[in-house]
Amino acid sequence: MATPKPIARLISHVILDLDGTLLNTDCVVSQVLKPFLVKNGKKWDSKKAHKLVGKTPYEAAAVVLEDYGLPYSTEEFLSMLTPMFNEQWCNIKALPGANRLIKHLKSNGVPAALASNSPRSNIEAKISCHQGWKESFSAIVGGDEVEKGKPSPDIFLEAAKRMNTNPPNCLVIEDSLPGVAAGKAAGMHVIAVPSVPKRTAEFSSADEVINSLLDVKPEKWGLPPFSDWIDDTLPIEPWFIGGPVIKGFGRGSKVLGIPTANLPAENFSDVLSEHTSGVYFGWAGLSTRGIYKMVMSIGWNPYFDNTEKTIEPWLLHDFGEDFYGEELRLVIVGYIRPEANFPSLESLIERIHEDARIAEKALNLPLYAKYKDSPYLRNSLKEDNSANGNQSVIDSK
Ligand code: ADP
Ligand code: RBF
Ligand code: MG
Repeated sequence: MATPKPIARLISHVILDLDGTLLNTDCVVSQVLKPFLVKNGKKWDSKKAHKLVGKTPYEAAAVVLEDYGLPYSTEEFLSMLTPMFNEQWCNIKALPGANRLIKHLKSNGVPAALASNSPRSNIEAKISCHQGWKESFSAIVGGDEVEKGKPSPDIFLEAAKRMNTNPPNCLVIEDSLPGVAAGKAAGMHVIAVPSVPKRTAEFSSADEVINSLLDVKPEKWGLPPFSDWIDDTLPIEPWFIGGPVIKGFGRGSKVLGIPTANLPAENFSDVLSEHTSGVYFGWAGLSTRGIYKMVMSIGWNPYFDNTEKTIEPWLLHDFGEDFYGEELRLVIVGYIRPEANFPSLESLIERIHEDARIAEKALNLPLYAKYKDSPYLRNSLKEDNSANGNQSVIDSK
């Protein structure tokens, strides 16, 4: 699906969608709708959430009314919901890689626009909560500023016009099907970053489908590359998770020769929804044992097509035994790649070993090595161990 070089060189402007692309709006949508539905004697069905993605507020409201059989007109429903949403705009988090991408475009002088089906006033309210965003866009177009919202091309055509450029010079980044359709109808190049997992097959009309904004490769489009990758790794704001090691699918070591000490994903649903699926690395602390290098995948393991999102940390150390039930603490410091499917089990295994080599080497860099001393990892080490100057502590110096 790579775009031929001559076309790629034409690209000079980027147009970004807001909800689901830069902002984790879906989270707030369910936070508002859940209690509202409960009050009306209904139950929120997260499996229906994808139907709202990319719609204008009016269209989304109509879908909810219909799906749940609520006794309101769309206007009535919107007038009840709007104040609830207005209170939430500043609670919407930026998606992984959003700040990085916006800063990158700005610092490299690539003009960028925001083009969203949301009304202009909502866009302004949402981006005002994120430092440096408003100043980074050379144009902002809302759904109420054109005749028809996405999937009509109007919003994107208007954004190009306001940036004084032509559609073939524009690269659109979009998470929704209506958005991708709109971008293609506008005659633009489109990268899809689907916000609903496991539905990537539906995005075949996009020029490229990626898993998250961390995977944008601007050089593929003739734009300046990111310069923050170090030895095949991308440093991220570290995050910390921990808990007892639980039974996984029982095929990590048996089938792959790669044991993964699974953590109970349901305990981390908030952290997990904040981070995209993918292959990460960092440090692992095991109570009574020590601190070890670690490489892991988070997600649905496309090769096995799991229905549950799992956390699969492989500790880069030979233990020679199981440690189910022990407290495992992780600090995740860098990103390697998105999860992928593979043509054979051998190629999956080969790739995971490559990930391990990358993590092993990168964790020696001071930038990543310093997190080995995180108190969070040590808290899990039994107190008497540290008092005795036991192996686990000596190990981690
Ligand atoms: P499961 O499907 O139950 O997770 P695996 O085949 O993935 O089973 O094996 C994982 C288990 O192996 C871990 O829970 C842990 O007890 C043990 N184990 C042994 N060595 C390691 C290691 N280096 N990294 C992760 N887990 C290991
Ligand atoms: N599974 C996949 O289907 N695709 C992947 O790209 C993938 N990458 C992985 C990378 C690492 C570092 C690890 C530890 C696991 C990865 N897995 C991947 C998950 C692997 O399939 C999983 O651990 C087994 O299914 C065991 O449950
Ligand atoms: Mg496992």
